[in-house]
Amino acid sequence: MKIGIIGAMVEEITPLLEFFKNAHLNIQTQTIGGNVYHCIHIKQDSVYIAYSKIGKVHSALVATMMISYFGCEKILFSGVAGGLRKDLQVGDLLIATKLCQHDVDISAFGHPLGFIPESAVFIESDAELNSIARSVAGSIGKELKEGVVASGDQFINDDSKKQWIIQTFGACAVEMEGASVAVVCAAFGVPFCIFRSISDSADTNADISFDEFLESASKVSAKFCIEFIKKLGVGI
Ligand code: 3QA
Repeated sequence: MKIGIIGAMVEEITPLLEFFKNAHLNIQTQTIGGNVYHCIHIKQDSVYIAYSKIGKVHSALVATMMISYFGCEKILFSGVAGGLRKDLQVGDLLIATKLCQHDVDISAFGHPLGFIPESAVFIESDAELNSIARSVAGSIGKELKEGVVASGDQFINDDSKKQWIIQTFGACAVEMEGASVAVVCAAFGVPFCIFRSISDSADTNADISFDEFLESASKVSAKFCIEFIKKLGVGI
């Protein structure tokens, strides 16, 4: 089985690479289109890890490469997010049940916000991978939240913008890559699962909180990601 793991920022994949280094597994790298892909071959399985750079365009590029160049059959995203719900505090972990693009607006033509013709406002993540995620959480005793994740090419640090995203899309978390990864995976029929740990609350304090908790929240998500691929049967 070939599994692709994407992060947006280098900090989000560093703990994953550390894990494989510490496990004394050989990591090969390949640079294509401005991204470095780390390839780890474990018996009959392969794990591909890359950070895309920030935003929907970069993450779509990497998801496309993971699937159509490297042949990944499952895509995981591991990283951090801004929490929009009171029960999503720094360090909490969530999976996206479905994803939308909060910055898509062709409402001038009567379309709903977030809607693109021949696409949909919400793209659902894979039910089977999500249920594996729940069982992983159960077995390591980590609480796993879930809900709608809204992606857009903006770092949200504004209370009214935050409220608008909650009201418009029913989102529980905000980030900048999940929905584009979802669009690519859905287009190719590749199952995907998006894990995010909370780094901030997308409010006026979000930039400070993000800087403080990027590293620790990335570790929470990465740790979960490792347990997840073990559950998928990767022999590490
Ligand atoms: C933020 C990162 C981007 O990849 C999306 C983090 C956490 N909190 C968020 C929020 N709004 C939107 N997204 C998020 N990731 C990029 S800006 C910081 C860049 O610093 C999720 C996320 N509130 C680079 C150093 O200058």
